[in-house]
Amino acid sequence: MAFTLSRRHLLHGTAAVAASGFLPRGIGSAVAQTAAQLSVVTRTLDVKGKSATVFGVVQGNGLSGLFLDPGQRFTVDLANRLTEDTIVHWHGQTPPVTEDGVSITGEEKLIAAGETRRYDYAPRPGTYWMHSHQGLQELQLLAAPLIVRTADDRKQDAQEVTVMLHDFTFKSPEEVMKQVAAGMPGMASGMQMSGGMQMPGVSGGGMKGMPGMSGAAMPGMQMGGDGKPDLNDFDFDAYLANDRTLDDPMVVRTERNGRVRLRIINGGSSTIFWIELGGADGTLVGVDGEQVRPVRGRRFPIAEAQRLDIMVDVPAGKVVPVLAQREGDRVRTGIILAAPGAAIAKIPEMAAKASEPMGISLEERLTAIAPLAERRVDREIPVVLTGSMSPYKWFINGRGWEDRDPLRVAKGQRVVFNFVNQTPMGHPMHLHGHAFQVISLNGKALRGALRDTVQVPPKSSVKIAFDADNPGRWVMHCHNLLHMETGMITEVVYET
Ligand SMILES: [Cu+2]
Repeated sequence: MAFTLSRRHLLHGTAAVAASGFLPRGIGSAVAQTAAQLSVVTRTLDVKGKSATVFGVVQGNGLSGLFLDPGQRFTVDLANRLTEDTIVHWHGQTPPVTEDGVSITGEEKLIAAGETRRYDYAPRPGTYWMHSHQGLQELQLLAAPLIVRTADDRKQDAQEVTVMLHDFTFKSPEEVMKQVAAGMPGMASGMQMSGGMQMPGVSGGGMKGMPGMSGAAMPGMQMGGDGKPDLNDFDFDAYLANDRTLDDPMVVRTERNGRVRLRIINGGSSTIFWIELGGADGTLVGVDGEQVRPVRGRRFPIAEAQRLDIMVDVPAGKVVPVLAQREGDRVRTGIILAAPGAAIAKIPEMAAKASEPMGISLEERLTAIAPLAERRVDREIPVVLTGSMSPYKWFINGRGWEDRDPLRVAKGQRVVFNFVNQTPMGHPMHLHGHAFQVISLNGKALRGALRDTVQVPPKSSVKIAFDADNPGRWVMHCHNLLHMETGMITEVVYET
């Protein structure tokens, strides 16, 4: 069924062009020496016919996030236009620690309501993003793209399309935390329940004392020691791609012979997605802003905070959807790439079957184009991930944030973190201020991707290596916001 463009679509069509990075010169980004103006704001979204007030980071023209051209410096005046404190982290970037956008280490102060703060550093090129690092503001979508283009991107002559994924709930962050603490992943909306995946073992421990929950489809329930992974902590009300659900998706008309560079950002606070192109093949060329040897494929997993750069060709007269299906579930979101004149059919929000857990199937195929230099490892540090759904608490090396045992490094060292995940849930681990290389998966060495966030699957081990070249106190944490909030966060401290 083709649908005609409503006025709303036309309006969003303009936004689509802007979000894709096609702006008239001088609008999307600051010219040299002039600071870009970014504001943290509240904004109103229409989600499944209901109005929702969320946060955002926008330019003066309303465009979400920041798009820098090759060679441009990250020079930003960030204004807090909320009525509460905030701070915005430039995820994956490697600025001096005082500009990382984190207050809890004491390296920087919160930005008070009404305050404007200048940030000024040399950015890392690639697909990055920005998000609040204050409280649970990220659950209220305080996030936006941060794209730093290279001269090489330009040469490829591909149409740049940025896709920001979110998990969205009408509940307040406090209600979300209360619900996960009570062992209830969030059944209220029922959206994921309609014929959702059948989870074996659902009658196990996590079900006790929960009236009205008889069996069927319960993503996120504790599997009670039967060896099955826990896939989702919380059932959100909607999953968004560029702020829209799949029943009313963004449509991007293709140009330039249909060659598209997708910059996909998982801004979900507690959701892993599988990216799929409606059966078409894509070529993965970058993860977390760093180039990898091209990987051809149909389905690519993306954990919280990770990014995927995927090249895709949209044939003349055709449509290629960019779908993001929730891990362990049938529900999905997405946008539509459509060649000029192509009719657009509606895509069901529910896939035919639930997606599988994210393991190492992609990670083990990735090879960095620009790996770390070969050298001796100076320090290897175990990072043991523990915790449970009930009580809902998560730890690094047996400790939460308040009684953390900092991971100590010294400037100039080659450092290895050995993540050992003892839990039945995957943890996307993020180190601030450094790019690291994945060097081992479950004991098998590899020259893997450079990243800033690596998924450590349930009952698995992952080793990463990095050069301690950016002194300060940096946080290192699970990027499932609900896990970070309940303890899975520590700091990396440079010894002096
Ligand atoms: Cu986690």
